[in-house]
Amino acid sequence: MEKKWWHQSVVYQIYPRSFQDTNGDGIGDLNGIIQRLDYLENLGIDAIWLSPVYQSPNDDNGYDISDYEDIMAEFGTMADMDRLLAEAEKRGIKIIMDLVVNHTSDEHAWFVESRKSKDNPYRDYYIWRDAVNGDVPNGLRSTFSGTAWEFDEQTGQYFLHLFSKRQPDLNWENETVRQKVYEMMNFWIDKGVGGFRMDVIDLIGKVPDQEITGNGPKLHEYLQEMNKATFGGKDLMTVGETWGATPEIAKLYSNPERHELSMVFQFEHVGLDQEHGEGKDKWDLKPLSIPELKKVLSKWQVSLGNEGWNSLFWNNHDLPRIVSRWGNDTAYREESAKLFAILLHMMKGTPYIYQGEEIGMTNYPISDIAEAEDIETINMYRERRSLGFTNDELIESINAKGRDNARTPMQWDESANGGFTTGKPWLHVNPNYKDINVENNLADPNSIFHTYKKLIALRKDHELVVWGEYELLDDTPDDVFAYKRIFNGETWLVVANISAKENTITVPAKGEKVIIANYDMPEVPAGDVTLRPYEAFVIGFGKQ
Ligand code: TEU
Ligand code: CA
Repeated sequence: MEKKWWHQSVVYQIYPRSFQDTNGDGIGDLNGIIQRLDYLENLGIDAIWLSPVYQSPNDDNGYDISDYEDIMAEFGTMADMDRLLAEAEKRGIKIIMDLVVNHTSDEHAWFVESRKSKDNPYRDYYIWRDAVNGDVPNGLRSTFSGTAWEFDEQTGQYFLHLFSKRQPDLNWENETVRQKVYEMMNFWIDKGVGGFRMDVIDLIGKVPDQEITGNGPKLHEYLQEMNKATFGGKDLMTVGETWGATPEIAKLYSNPERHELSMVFQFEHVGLDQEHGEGKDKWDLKPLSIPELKKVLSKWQVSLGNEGWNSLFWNNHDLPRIVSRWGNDTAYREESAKLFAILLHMMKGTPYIYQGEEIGMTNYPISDIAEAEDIETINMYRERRSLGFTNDELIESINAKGRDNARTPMQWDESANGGFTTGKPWLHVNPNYKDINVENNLADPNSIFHTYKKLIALRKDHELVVWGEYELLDDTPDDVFAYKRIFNGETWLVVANISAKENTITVPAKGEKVIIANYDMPEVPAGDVTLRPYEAFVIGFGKQ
């Protein structure tokens, strides 16, 4: 495979609203990101995936865009954006823009026109249908609860929205829509961005009348067309958000010979702690099985081969915090946060760190639905209450899975509001900011931050981490996730005990050295090794 910069990179995701406020309005802003670039340079990341900063009425915190070529007033101005690009470049950091083109905001000029009349030139930019027997056109549902069809009085037709009713779906079958999107992408490419993260890109090939949403028949045709019209031939990174991807599907997107995307986010492991089946979704909780986690992640590690590339992540702005979700955020917070870092960053693929993950930030439990900000959470609560679910069971689901968990403000130091704002934060700050913050992580050489920093440096210094073969050790106890990376006569053994209980494994030979560990490890472990709670380490064998 031709080597590209993004094969060897680590990406850091910023959710701007919650990162750093500089003007006291309680909302993070572009100047706040600029102010923290030195921190990110110190961590060692290569690129920032910036969640949307475009003009938006914020029905879904920026994922509802009303102008793709302007900046949300709360975040700053286009001049601030240009400065962010320049300041990041000075530090060798690329900016990956969030491309949200499955839908726009209902306040986008295209939709404002589209809804005016059936013969408006913009009508066909969106997906309009007549009622069927006086009701919605068909059974398509919105990810944010309820039907995906909204009736518009003005013209007496329904429009499609796979997310909120203020996020009408664009009609990708319309050639003009596609050209407008490509023009907009080129506007940002000309500004010098490093690439795009493509929001729910697997939905753009939908066939609404057949109730096909993900992986539609023309999806890959559109992506090849987009590649040619925009980033193809330029040294940019692209990552598609694809909830429905299997390894075979991931290859369709990311096989370099097909000229589509660099890589995709697959979500198979993300669904392991939920019930599946008719009417079930992420809110229907089920405990994680570690053997299944090993199976799924190992499958993805080995099956792409040279026909694709993995994205590695535990967290993003839609998911609960990993240390609270599958780790232990009380007695073993530090150990388990470091364990998940080591486990993921030693795998093959491009790792993504979500803001605050590098200091072990935790979920924020609520006790009342009035504390929720997120539209997905609020709509789900309303719908399920009317279906007879109890308040208590829904609050439990929200605390386990709600998106606000990831969105509480970044915890910088022990000053008021964790140093995020001098004003009133838009969303509650986790009160544990006095213990969990960047300042004390920087001061402690054994902190979670320093584990991440070291892992990033290891990837830079060792081709094995980037290119080595992956091999799961399958004769370990259920809760022990152990694998090898093999490259040019060198082998690294990665061991992670995902449990608060001890487990024993056998390390057959004596390695040369401990590469990284989350407990003190003066000797290189060999023979029968008792693993402590959430212990993780990497041992190097062969030439170092
Ligand atoms: O997410 C797609 C998506 O399907 C999520 O809403 C997901 O189902 C849910 O949050 C799982 O927890 C993308 C963005 O990442 C998300 O923030 C947006 O709300 C959504 O698209 C619409 O743009
Ligand atoms: Ca602000």
